[in-house]
Amino acid sequence: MTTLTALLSVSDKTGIVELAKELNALGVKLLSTGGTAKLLAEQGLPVTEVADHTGFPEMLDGRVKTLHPKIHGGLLARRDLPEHMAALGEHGIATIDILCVNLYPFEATVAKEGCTLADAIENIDIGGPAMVRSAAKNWKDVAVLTDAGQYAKVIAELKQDGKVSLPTKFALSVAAFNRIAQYDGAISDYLSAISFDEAKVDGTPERVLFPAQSNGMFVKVQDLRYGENSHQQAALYRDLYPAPGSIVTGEQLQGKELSYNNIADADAAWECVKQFDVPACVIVKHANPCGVAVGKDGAEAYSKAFQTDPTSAFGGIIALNRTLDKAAAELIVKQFVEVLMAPDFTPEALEIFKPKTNVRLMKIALPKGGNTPWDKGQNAMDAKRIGSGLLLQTADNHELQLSDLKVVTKLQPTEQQLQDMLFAWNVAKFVKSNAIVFCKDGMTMGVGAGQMSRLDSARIASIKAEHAGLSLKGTAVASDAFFPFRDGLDVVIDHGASCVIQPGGSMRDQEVIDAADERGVVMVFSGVRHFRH
Ligand code: 93A
Repeated sequence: MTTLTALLSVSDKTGIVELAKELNALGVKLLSTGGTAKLLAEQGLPVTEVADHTGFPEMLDGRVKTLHPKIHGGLLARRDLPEHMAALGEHGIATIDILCVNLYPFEATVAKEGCTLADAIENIDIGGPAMVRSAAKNWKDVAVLTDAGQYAKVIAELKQDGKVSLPTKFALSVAAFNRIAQYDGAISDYLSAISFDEAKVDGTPERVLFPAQSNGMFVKVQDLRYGENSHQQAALYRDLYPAPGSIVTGEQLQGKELSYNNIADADAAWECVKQFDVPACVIVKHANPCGVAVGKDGAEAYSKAFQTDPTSAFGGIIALNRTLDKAAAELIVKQFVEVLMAPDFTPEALEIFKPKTNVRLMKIALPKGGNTPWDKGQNAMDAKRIGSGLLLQTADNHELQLSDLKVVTKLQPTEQQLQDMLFAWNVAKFVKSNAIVFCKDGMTMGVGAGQMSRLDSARIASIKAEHAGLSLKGTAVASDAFFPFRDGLDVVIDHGASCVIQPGGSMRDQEVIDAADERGVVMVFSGVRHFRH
């Protein structure tokens, strides 16, 4: 076997000594850049510094280390072309067969608070990506490693066959180009999202919300079996740096693989439940909450949420914002559930669900808390695909405070009514428009979702409560947008509503307020709308 040469140049040194030891034991010649070479030499490994190999010192504070024909010629020469091999011979260039590179930590650097533009620029790797591209282009002849997770397989193949197989080299090349695209995307995203200010050239730049250009840094999590329907293909991607408390940070503890619709519904349930400070439960079906409640503990919150609409809750997606304990598990296990989410599960609860092998249990940490959307586990931005385009907006993270409410009727709300209206409002925010939500005592009593007319949503919410055997007498109603006419209001009052929260802002607000006064109910304006399409 001809002697192979490997060039190792890594910023993240995890696993590199072990890799180098294995390569050395296999008789592979080691070439390396300054820091990496030093580490390997300290371990007693025979290693040649790139500078000695090229006869050219590292210069410009390391900005030029490997940018040399002896390196790129050795990586790019096609071994099957005699002219290429002759050119190498003519210039005294040796082939490089294995390249192991990971790049300057650009992404981690810019993620740090207070990162200056100068820090970011210094962490743009030039020589590393250049070598990775050379090796990945010449994939038939060079195995390119860009992730420590790849080391073991390459060593195993070398041990068994004395070479790395073509399929593996192709896969490594694809992974290498993916990594470079991701890296360049991170650089381009970062630079596009800062405003240039001459005074701050070396300082911490300000971020702009809507960059002129964005590559949208997403990282693939997994392929999904199919999309919304079985003839559609699908995959899950997450943000490069997902916020703690968001659905993509969840860990599946048991159950069947999550489907596209499971994930979409689980997200809707989780986003809704995590807004509550007290124990809460949200049951979602087809992207809408069909039961939401708060209680003294998870078990009580769940049983109240379930009562709203037991029919729809069948096969539902359930989220709790408290550790799932034995009492809650014993109740939930009685119903058919697709996905069950909680910040944690007690061993007893896990035991109860163990025989239900299809039920997907998801453990998701709650947001760490704070003032920024990221701290709250929320997206700052929201995106919607349209024909050949994309609509972007800041996310609907508005949180209503009691002090924002404006009472518009003669009748004033009681403390209990205020609490019920606020709860109804917080639920309506997560119901598809047009949304009408009846609530009482921290529990949804009827949910009307996704209708083209507010009147129909009001009717549906009332009918659903009737079917569930719930009395709407004395309930609070939230409407996600204003009542354009009094008709919708009349429907909810006919069914028992005693107070209504809505944004206000209609041309006919006065007609609607008069109707509320005439019928003796309380009405408050929130001043904000929560369309959700
Ligand atoms: O500054 S560079 O862009 N110029 C180069 O020529 C170069 N060659 C390798 N960065 C360069 N590298 C990077 O150095 C590698 O991608 C790797 O991240 C790092 C390893 O340096 P050291 O072995 O000195 O720790």
